[in-house]
Amino acid sequence: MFSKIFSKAHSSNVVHFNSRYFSAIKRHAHILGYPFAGGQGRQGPELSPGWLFEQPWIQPRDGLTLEMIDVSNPSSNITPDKSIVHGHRFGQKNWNNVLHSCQKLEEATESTLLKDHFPIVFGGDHSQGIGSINGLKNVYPDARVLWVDAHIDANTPLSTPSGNVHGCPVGYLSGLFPYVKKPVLSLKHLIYFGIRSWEPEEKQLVDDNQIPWFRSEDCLVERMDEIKASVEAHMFPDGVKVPYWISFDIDGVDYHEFQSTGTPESLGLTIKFMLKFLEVFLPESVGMDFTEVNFLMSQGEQTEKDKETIKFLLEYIIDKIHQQDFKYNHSNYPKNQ
Ligand SMILES: [Mn+2]
Repeated sequence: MFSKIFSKAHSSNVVHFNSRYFSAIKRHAHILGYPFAGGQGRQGPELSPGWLFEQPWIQPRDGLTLEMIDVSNPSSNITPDKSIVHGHRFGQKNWNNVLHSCQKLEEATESTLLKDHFPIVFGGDHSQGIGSINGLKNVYPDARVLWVDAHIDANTPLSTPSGNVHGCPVGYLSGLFPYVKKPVLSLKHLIYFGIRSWEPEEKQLVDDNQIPWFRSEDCLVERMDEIKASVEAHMFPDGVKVPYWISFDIDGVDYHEFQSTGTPESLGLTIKFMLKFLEVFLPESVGMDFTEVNFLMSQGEQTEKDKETIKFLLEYIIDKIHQQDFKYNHSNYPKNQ
């Protein structure tokens, strides 16, 4: 398809390319603010998108737009939920709110991708993955998911000790526990980075399904070529590449480098590694989650330092999206794969 368009442009000496098929078009980042905290028990994650949207450095401009999702009961993170299933240890707190809000996020993610824009879903807690990745899969059913996190996030109402849905998105997306949506994520199409805290059932799941996971100590900038090669060998065994989605929980980063998050853990990824990771995988991704930022979890100078880190990371991400060649967009993506 490309060669046909380019040969036509050459023969007439006039560049009449259809921008849909032009592989070096400047990409457009669309930030979806998801001010939702009901997937966990702390106040704070619901405030982060509002903070972000007020920052002078993130204001809409050429190639960047912002949209706030209208979630239900953003701060109702301690509401008892009548949908808890009896017989399970705790069930799922706020399930109705989670599901209702994720439905809106799913629609917004899908429509962003259908416009060939790059959604950055800025939460909010990681229950958002249920909405964003369902939206992703409506457009790119075969997309692979890179899950950057301290946690496996594959609990179900049967295994979660807390009942917090932010520890369960992979469990729902992959069909470990039934809910109103069909399973969309094959465990063969998932790789973890930085995990170091889990329930026994989750670790069993990772082992039984041989889901690759990169420990923080192996996530070194100088090993990135090796990491990329093994990601590709696992994700694309037949040699045909398809797009990634990056689900980035900031608690994947080491506590010593970032503290404004609800469940900080030491022995995590470095910011330096994350920059390399984003440089390597963003060009082949169609969108991402950026979750679990909670500035109420830190104080004073640390909060200011963490705000600078978010600014640095987001500006880096937006730059990388804008610099890259347009490897995947909905309009030129082969259908019926
Ligand atoms: Mn998470």
